[in-house]
Amino acid sequence: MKVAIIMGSTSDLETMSGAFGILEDFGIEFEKRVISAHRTPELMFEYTKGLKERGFGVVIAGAGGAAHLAGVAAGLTTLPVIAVPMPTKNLGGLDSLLSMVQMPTGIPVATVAIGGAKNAAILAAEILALSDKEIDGKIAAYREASAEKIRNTVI
Ligand code: RP5
Repeated sequence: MKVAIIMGSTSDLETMSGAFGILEDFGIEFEKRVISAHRTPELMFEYTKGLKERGFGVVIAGAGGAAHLAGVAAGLTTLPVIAVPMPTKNLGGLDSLLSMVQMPTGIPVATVAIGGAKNAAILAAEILALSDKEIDGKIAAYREASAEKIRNTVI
């Protein structure tokens, strides 16, 4: 299954690019799109509604400010949605974080740290790994490599 990465603006691209390398390393196919819940609501509806039948298993949504992108996506699909709060100039990303993490009961969004696109990708991989042994093995190897780095660190 594939991962859909959506972001509210091209200004989110640099932060969201943290997810690309991780998914590539795990051999997971992904699609990236700029879609805004408030600037292109019709596109948001059309794109998100079509994800399941196009073979996507997880959605990663990055947005900033009054960040409703992930919540709207979660309302439009029953695929798991992972939110990446963008760092922002005025409030340091706390605005994005609270907008994403405080979803009302019934429509969950899994929110990672401010700017946490890499973790969003790892979490997406873990979800797909539930039904894909190959991805599961790659995540285990990734974990082992990061543990090995710590074990080999001499200070
Ligand atoms: C949000 O507004 C986007 O996700 C972005 O983080 C923020 C600012 O967008 P731009 O003004 O840079 O297009 O919708």
